[in-house]
Amino acid sequence: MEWDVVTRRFAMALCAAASLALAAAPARAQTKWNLPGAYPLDNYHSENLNWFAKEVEKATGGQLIITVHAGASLFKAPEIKRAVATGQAQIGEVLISIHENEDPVFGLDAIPFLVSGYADAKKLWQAQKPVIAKRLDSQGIMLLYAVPWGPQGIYANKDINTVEDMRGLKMRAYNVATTRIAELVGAQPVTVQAAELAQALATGTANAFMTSGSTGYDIKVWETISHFYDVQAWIPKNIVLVNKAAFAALDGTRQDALLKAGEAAEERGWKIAPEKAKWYVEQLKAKGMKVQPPEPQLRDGLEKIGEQLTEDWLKRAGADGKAVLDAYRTSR
Ligand code: PCA
Repeated sequence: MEWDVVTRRFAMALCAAASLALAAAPARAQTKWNLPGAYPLDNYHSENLNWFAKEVEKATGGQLIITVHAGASLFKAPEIKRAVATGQAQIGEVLISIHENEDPVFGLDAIPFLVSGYADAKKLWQAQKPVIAKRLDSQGIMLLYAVPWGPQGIYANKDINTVEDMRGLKMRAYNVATTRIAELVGAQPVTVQAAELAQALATGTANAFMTSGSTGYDIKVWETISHFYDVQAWIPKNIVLVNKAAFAALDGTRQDALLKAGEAAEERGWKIAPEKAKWYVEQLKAKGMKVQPPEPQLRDGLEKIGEQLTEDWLKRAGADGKAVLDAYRTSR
């Protein structure tokens, strides 16, 4: 009996000491980050971001919460990179080629026919990655991971059998390369980001464009556009960026969780992209669009444009750019 009481008292004292110690320890505050993205919530890029955020939450036991703001709801597509650089957002997703004006290496994945398929796209990414990471690092940004879009095709409201058939069209552009392509085919380029594309088509600001099956699907393109040519001209990428200071402020556990989830999300994204690309094109067909491969003449014309763009790009990108392109070409 006596001993029971002693033991119980001792246990209670221990408990009290432990709770005091807990109260005295600095509370491990929950960290909350915002992740602006520019594409719809049900696009696989945004879905992958949400998957990534959940992985981080799980791995940190809820200590790092990342809220994804899809559909350009927090920042417009071209503003996201600066928001991350300045710390207005701790993390964000951007279409890297939007920023080609800043550095040609950002735009290499938007040159027609440099890659053919996802294996090539990955090799191109391996070649671009160190240069892009270094450039971003100098801007206060850490590169986390990249995920590809679907191969880019042509949307129009008439038959496009040759590049000449694109003359005079009002072509929506989303970066330097798509603007240049429109110019080279004698179309009128108009820069519109994906979030405003449906409206641009509805109002007639644009009546043709090049993008993936996924962006077509996202905007219900069949409501205004009848033809899709599955040209598979290039495979652009989104990249996920982290503000370096925000990353440095995380403890080791959270940093680790973020890096590991980033790696897993990258792997997952490259796996999903080709599966989804196929599915999206099937959906366009199912919605009644005329979906077809390009005529050989159309492909030839676009290939010539690709060569021109590569030449122009090399002039702008100089020796560093040439080294990236050479590294890619030898890795194929
Ligand atoms: N969709 C985005 C970029 C590339 C893509 O497939 C867009 O059209 O803006």
